[in-house]
This record gives sequence, C-alpha cells and structure tokens, in this order.
Amino acid sequence: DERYDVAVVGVGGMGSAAAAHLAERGLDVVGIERFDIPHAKGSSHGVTRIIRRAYYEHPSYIPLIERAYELWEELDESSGRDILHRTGSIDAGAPDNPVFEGSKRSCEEYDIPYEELTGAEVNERFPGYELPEDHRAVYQEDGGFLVPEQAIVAHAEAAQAAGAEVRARESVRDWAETPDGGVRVWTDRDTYEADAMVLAAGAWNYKLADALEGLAVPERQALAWFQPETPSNFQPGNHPVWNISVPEGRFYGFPVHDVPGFKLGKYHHLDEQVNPDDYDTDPTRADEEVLRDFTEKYFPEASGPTMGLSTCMFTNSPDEHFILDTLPDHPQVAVGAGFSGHGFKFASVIGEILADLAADGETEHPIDMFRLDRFE
Ligand code: PYC
Repeated sequence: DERYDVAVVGVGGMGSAAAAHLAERGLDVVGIERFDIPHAKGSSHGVTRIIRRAYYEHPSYIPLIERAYELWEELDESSGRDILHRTGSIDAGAPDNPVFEGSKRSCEEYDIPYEELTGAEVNERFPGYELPEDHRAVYQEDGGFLVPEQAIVAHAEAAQAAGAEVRARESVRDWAETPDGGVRVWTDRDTYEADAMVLAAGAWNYKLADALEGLAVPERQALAWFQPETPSNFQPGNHPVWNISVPEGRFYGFPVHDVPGFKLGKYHHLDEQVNPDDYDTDPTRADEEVLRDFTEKYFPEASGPTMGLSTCMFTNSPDEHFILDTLPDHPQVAVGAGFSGHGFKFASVIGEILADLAADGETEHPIDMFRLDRFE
C-alpha cells in the first residue's frame, strides 16, 4: 500500500485548509471526510461566517488574523470564488463590556485603525441598528464575512490540484501509531499509513484523541434568517457584521447574503452539550424565539417573517481559546480543536499552522496560548 506523508482527518473548514497547505508544499496527502465536501452537519455551514480584525477575545489572536486575511485574499484570487466580503464590523455593548473593551484594546495594542462610537452614533450611521444610546462600539473597516462552503471547496480543490487525494463519505474508525513512528488509520472503506496525521474532525475530535476528552466539547447552536422590512439597510454595503453583548447574552449577525434574510445567532444559544452523532439537529420554536426576541429589541426593522432556521455546533474548550498542538504522546499527530465558536475566520492560517506541526513538529506562528499543556 502507498504510504502518505500526511493523513488529514476531517476535510471541513480546518482540514481542507491543512490539506491544501500540505499538498502545496509537495507532500503526499490523503484527506478523509466522513460526510460530503462541504456538508451541513458540523460547524462550517450556513452561508456566512464573520471575520473581524479588532479581535476582542484576546490580542494574541491579532498576528494570526492578519495572516488569515492575507491567505483568504490569496485564496479568493487563486480560486476565483467570492470568499471574503468586507462590510466593516461593530463590536458593541454596555460601557465596560468585554466585547467593546477587548476590541479597543486589541486595536490599540496592534495599531489597527478603528473608530469608537456610541450606540446612538452607530444607529445614526447604520440605520437598522437600534442599540441603546449609551452603548459603546468599535467600528473596524476590515471586518466582514467569509462564505464557508466556498472556502472549503476552494481549499479542497487547491489540495487536489497540488496532488492530494481527497475522499468523502469515508469515516475514520480508529488510528494507531505504527512501530516506525507513523500512523495507521482505519476507515469504514480502507486502511491508510502515513508519517504524520492532522486531526481536524471538528465536533468529532474528542472521539479520536483521548487527550481531548473534556477539552473539546460540542454544543448545539441555532441560527435564524429573518426578512428585513427595510431591505436596503441590511445589504452588505450598509450593514457591518456585528458582535453585541447585552443583558440577554452575546449575539452576532450579518447583512443579507445569498439567501433571503438577515442572519443572526446567539453564543452558547441554550447551553446544550451534545454528542455530535446523536442530537436534535432540527431547529425548534424555542430556538427561534430567543433570536426573534433579540431582533425585535435591537434590530426591529429586521424582525419580519422567518426565512430560515438552522442548527450547527460549537466545540468548546474550557477557556474558549483554540487548541493547536501536537498530541502529548504522539508528536506526529497535529490537532486543531476547541475553536469554541470563533474559529472559522482563522481556518486559512490554521491550515498553515497544522501543516507546520504535521510536517515539521513546530511552527513559527505564535501559538503558545493555544497549547494543550495549559489545561494541566
Ligand atoms: O467569531 O464573530 C464570531 C462569530 C460569529 C458567530 C460565531 N462566531
């Protein structure tokens, strides 16, 4: 049997990027995906994903998001697909909330151009928003959205064009280290051997690595698309993507793109931890109500009839920061996990990091904050 340089398990947001980076370095790659490429059963479907540069979660993400932007631009160009859309971003909330404060801190620390606005100023400048007037907001012009399904296709096609073998509808059952320090991967169709492996199985990662048990926990999420009553206020040119912290929780949303309706969601929607192989994927009236109540209050012009509902998963780490590392007992296995609902925008650079870790065991990207040993 052929021995590959690297087996990539999961060809979704992260795995497709890793496969592309590895293959483009001239390595022999097999990518294995249990569903379709792309599919709607994990964490990378639903037409739009926010990208924002004024990263409120922590300034350590800024060098990574800068590189992610560069790589998205390259992919957009090389694939001819419309992947990256700039709309500007709003990070807002009551005066000392962490979304506004964190976003401003990251901009200050990394000299990112931004504007500080009150809620009243946001509402005036971007009709459709109805933030409380005393809210504080960071507006950052590079924010926008990615089209995740197109990004996955572009990365998978780039991997294939560089010689990678990509296989869908094939489920990894197990893997083990080989006596010579490689890996053997058993699927429901075949067996593969490789020198190294990338684990990028999203919500399924914890089932494939004991070291991730309790550290990459899937959570059910819901999304809604509501028809705006003033459509022009919710077009990409007029409506920045947003993250907003209010007493009801932390929410995010988008202008209308590709499918009808203004899309929004709530972080940690109903706090439901799930088994990705067995949970209620059908959206419910309760899911819808949380999102409609928020919309009626903060974006009332967008609270028309429901256009669509969907569910997806976050995979949460204990501190909601990413997990990027090699496995403690298996240095030939690179893992990207626990993206905690804010990973997709980084997929382009995470592919590069996972490729570095699988091919060289190390990376020049600053990932100290994302290592597994922080949980010891
Ligand atoms: O990171 O902005 C974000 C985001 C939006 C929805 C989930 N995460």
